[in-house]
Amino acid sequence: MNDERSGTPFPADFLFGAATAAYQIEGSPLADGKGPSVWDDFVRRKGAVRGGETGDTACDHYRRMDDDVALIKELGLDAYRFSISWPRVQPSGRGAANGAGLDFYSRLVDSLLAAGIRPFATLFHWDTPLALQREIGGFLSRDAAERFGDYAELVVRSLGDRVKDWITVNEPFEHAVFGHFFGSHAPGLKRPWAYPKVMHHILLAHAAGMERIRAFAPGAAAGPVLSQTPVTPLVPGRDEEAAFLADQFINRITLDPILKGRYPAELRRALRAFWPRMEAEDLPRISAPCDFIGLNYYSRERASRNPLVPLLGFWVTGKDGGRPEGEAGGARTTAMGWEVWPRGLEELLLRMRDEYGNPRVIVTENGAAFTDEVERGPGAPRVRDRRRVEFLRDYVLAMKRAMDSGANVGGYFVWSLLDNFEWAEGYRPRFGLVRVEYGTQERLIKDSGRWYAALAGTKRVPDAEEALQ
Ligand code: GCO
Repeated sequence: MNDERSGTPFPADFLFGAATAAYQIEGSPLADGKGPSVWDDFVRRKGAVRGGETGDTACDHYRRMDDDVALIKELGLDAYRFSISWPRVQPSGRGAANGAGLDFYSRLVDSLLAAGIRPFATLFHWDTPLALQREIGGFLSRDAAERFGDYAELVVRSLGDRVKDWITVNEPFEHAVFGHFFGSHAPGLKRPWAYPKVMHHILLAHAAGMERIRAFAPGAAAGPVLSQTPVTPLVPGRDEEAAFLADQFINRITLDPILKGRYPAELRRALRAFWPRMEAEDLPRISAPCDFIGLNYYSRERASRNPLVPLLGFWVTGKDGGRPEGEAGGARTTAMGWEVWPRGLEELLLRMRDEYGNPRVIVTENGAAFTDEVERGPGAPRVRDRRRVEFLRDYVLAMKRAMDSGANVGGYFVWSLLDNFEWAEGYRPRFGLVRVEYGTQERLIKDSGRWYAALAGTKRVPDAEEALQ
C-alpha cells in the first residue's frame, strides 16, 4: 500500500533505467584492436588513483556483457545508458573503424533489444584516444571537435538502425575542470586558464555529434548530458555574489550556450583574458535543437567570497566538503562525503521549467555510494543497503514533485547498475544497484536493486519495507 508520500504513479511511458560508462566497467583495455585512452595512461601515473587501482579489469564487462544484460532484464528496467569507448572504435582517434570494437557494441545493442531494454548510447564519457591527446592535445585543440564528429559518424552509421536514443557528451564541466584545471582526472592537465577553451571545444564536439546523428540517424532522439550542482551561499548575506558566479562557472556555462545560444555574461567578462577564439557559427551550432537534456544530479555546493582566487573571487566547498559518511552537522552524507540533498533535484528541474523553456529532461544520473555490508548466512547472501533505498526514494519523490508542478521529465537513470571504477577514488566507493565482488566478479543484486525493480515495474514509489521483505 503506498502511503501519501509516494504520490501518484509516474506516466506509463516514463523510463526507469540505470547507467554505466565504458572505462568504469569494461576492462579489456587493449583487447581486439582497442587503442589506449587517456585514462589507460593516467591511471598509471603515481598517485593518480587511490591505491594505484586501474580500470584494466573493472567489472570485466567486455567479457561478461550478456550476463550483465540479463541482470538489467531481471531488474525489469525500461532502459540502459552505457558509453561507447572512442578508442575501442577508433584506436588512434583518426581513420577507419576497428570492426571488432564496433562489433562489441553491436552485440550489446542486440542483446538489450532482445531483452526489451531501450539502449541509450553515450558517445563520449571522457575516454579520449591517447593518440589524439598526444597528437593535438585532445580538447585543448579545436580540431578535436570535428575528430569527435568523425568518430560519432562511424558509430551512428553502424548502430543507428537500432539505437534510437543518443547522448553526445557526458558532463563537459567535469571533464574540463577535473581533467584540465585540477588535473585530478585524465588527461591530468593543470592549466586553469585553459578551462573556457576546453569547455568550448567539448561543446563544439557536442554540436558536431548532433550534426552527424541528424544526418545518419534521422528520427533518433539526441542530446547532451550535463552535470548540475545547485550552488548556495556558504554565509547568507555575504556570499550571494560568489554563489551567483559559481553557478555560472559550474552550471550555466553549459546550459546557456546549449539552450540560449550564449555564454553567461558575467563569467565571460571575468574570464575574458582567456576566452577562446570563436567562429560566428559556433554558438548557433552548439545551440541547435536537442530532443532532450540529460541532467546528472547528486548534491549541492556552497560558495564563498574569496578575493585570493584570481579573476573569479570565489571558492566552493566541494560536494564532499571532507564530511564523513552518515551524519555531519545535521546533514546526511554519502560515502563520498556528499550531502544528501533531494530538494536540489526538485529545484533544478523547476529551474529548467522556469528559465530554460521547460525542455524534455532526462535525469541521466542520480545515485549514491554507501558502505555496503554483505550478509553471508545460511541463506543466500544479501546486501541490506537501506540508506541507498532511502536516498533513491527521496530523490525520486523530489523529481515527482517537480513533475507534478509541470517540469517536463521523461526518465530517470540510477548511477549505477554495477559497483564500478570511480575514477580517482578507485573501487572503494560503491554506487551499484548490483554489488560486484571484484576478486571473483560475482554479481549480487542489492536490496536497492530490488526496491528499484519494484518502482520500475509498477511506476509507483514503493515503501522501503514493501520491497525489502
Ligand atoms: C560523473 C560521471 C560518473 C561518476 C558518477 C559518480 O557524473 O562524474 O558521469 O562517471 O562515476 O557521477 O561520481
